[in-house]
Amino acid sequence: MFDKVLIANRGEIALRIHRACQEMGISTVAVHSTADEDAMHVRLADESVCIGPPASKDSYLNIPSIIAAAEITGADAIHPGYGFLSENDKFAQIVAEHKFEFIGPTAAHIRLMGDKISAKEVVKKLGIPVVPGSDGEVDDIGEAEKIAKRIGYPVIVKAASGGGGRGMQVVHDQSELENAIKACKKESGAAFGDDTVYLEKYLTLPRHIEFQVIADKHGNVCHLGERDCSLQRRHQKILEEAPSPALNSDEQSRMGEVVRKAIQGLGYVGVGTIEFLYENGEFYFIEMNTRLQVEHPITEMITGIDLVREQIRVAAGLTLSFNQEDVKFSGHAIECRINAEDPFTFVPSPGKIGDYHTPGGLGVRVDSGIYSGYTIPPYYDSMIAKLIVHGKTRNECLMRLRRALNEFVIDGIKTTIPLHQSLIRETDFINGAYDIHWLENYLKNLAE
Ligand code: MV4
Repeated sequence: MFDKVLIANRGEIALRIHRACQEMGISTVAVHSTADEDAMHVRLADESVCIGPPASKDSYLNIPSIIAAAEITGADAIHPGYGFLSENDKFAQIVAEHKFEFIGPTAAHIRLMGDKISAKEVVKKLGIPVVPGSDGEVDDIGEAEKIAKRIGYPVIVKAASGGGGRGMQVVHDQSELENAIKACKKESGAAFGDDTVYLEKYLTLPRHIEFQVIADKHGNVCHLGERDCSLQRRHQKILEEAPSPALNSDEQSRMGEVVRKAIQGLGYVGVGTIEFLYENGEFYFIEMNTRLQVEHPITEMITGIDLVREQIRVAAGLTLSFNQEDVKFSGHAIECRINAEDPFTFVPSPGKIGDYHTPGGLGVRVDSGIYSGYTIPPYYDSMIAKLIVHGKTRNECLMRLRRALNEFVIDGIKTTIPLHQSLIRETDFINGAYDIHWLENYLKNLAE
């Protein structure tokens, strides 16, 4: 096992990784920008290294600084967390070349899944259902028109290097197709330096359901069930739940097994998430994430498995500490992302925290690096805390979440707590009757 892990991240996830390391007897190195000198992950880590000025490109994305910090401190491994360098195949490669263990998949697997066309092609071959569409790139307008006619309108034009909602164009009929392809190519060429695009049938009212997997270096793969992440605003998840209120346990285990087999066939190692759109009882693969995700705690709450601990174990070459038959799903979990933002306009609200009181009690977990007197810097993502609640049933979970949100005090700044308080009182939410467009419509109606 590793003696020392460098955590190449900040905020709540840096703390989450530190906690797992500490419980495994591993010492930690925090890296931080000059804006994060007072951050909790820096205070709690065994050592810390300042790696640059506030701007992410000069600090948390500064590969030479991070490698230097690992060398100076004698770390064995680097955990990238989520965001920042976590899905950068070049970073994974450089980490490996410097003889540090990258706590994540190989650079080749990151690259494969980073290209949405190759990702789709490979998982389809491994038996995962994909959205009907073009076989790879579309370049020629005439060809695109034929494909669109065959799959039927509406269609969506997506960037091969896109993902997370960037570089997409919905096309309702043939008259819009040429312009949409041109616009998508222009946008993705500018944003990613790659103007490759492809076509898919546009699903109008799907849910976003993703399966968690974990694989070791010995060919063992387990799925840990699904999360429903349909409640999003501008491709930012707001609240996630596990299991999905839309699936029964037969659908869960059937799809989980399809995913498990495919990931095994891929020779993948580490934690991963396979994202699907789910509509009319059918799953359609869209993307795979090759990192630990923000919403991983809801999976931990329903399985009792420490995903970060297992992630570190498999990176160190140990086998998974459980097999698929050991994975027992219990109860229901919901995560609310709490952002330093106006709860209804979403305008960022950085600044100094006044009074701070977190909810507690059975089944309540708060993952956060903030504290009373801490000043939230304006340079980074606005998510400052995650409230994760577990209950024996979805209803128990909802009642507990309502109670926990009411207890939460974060003074001095605006937060999205009031949004969650109103959201979870909505009949559609209580009934689990929502799709990927529900939240945006709800917010639009509130504004009117
Ligand atoms: C789609 C889609 C409908 N049909 N693909 C958005 C982010 C990226 N991960 C994929 N996305 C979508 N792909 C087809 N063929 C609708 C979306 C989409 C979406 C997906 C998940 C969660 C929220 C969303 C909000 C708008 C659009």
